[in-house]
Amino acid sequence: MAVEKGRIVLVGRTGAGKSTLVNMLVKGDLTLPHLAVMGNGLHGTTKTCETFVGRGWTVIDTMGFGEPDTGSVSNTSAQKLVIDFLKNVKGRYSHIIFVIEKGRCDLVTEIIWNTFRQIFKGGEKNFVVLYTKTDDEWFQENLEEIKKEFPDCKQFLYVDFPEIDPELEEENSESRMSERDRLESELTRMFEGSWVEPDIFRMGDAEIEKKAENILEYIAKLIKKYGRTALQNSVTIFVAVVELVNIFAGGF
Ligand SMILES: Nc1nc2c(ncn2[C@@H]2O[C@H](COP(=O)(O)OP(=O)(O)OP(=O)(O)O)[C@@H](O)[C@H]2O)c(=O)[nH]1
Ligand SMILES: [Mg+2]
Repeated sequence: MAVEKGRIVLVGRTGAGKSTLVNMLVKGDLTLPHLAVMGNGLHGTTKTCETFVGRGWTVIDTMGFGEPDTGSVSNTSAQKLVIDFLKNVKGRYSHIIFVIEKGRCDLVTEIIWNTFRQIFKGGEKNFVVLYTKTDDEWFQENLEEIKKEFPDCKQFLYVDFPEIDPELEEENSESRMSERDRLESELTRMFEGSWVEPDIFRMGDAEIEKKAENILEYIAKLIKKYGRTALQNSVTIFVAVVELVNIFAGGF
């Protein structure tokens, strides 16, 4: 059995590259069949939280936030969605990772980041912001700016795991492997042996339900603060935002 390297939860916007990270860490490459289904980045691909174990890692993949769902969501199903999510991500972690695609730092990302902070309150010490689809040059150039965007996070990483393209595979497969090894050694170096238990870890069902309610209220408040511009991107965090605003904040 492989030595235990860590237990990671991945959260972020649709298409950020969470399931790609699962495949690289748990399976080790992007050859078919994938362990975690990867999408085209436009619509939510991963629909539920799922745990993958392999190569020493345990990784919890979650559904992407931020793209619209079809249909409307009732008050009870909004609650249920968040309650289920919290129950699924409730755990002890070596790394709590916010996955973000390079250049996608906008209002929607900000709302999702703030929601992430609420969900994993108490686990801040092991927060990591991980940029995907980028390289060292971009990362170094933007690091100061990035640190300002995420003031309560102390650890930042980047990776580039391009999907399989038969014409570029000779070069890409090698660079993917070295990216994977670099990522793994940085992850290992970061929080060796220091795991965290976010507040939700100890919560029973009743407390989780209360927390879900608080999170929905919090999101509704943020949306209200940011106003309609956020909505123009058809924002959905957990559920249709319009619904949320109506449910908790009495509309615009
Ligand atoms: N070039 C490049 N492409 C990437 C990288 N990570 C992911 N992609 C591509 O981005 C798209 C979306 O990747 P996924 O891993 O499915 O993203 P996700 O975050 O799991 O998306 P949801 O399940 O919808 O939340 C796919 O086409 C991936 O091949 C990366 O580091 N570099
Ligand atoms: Mg996914």
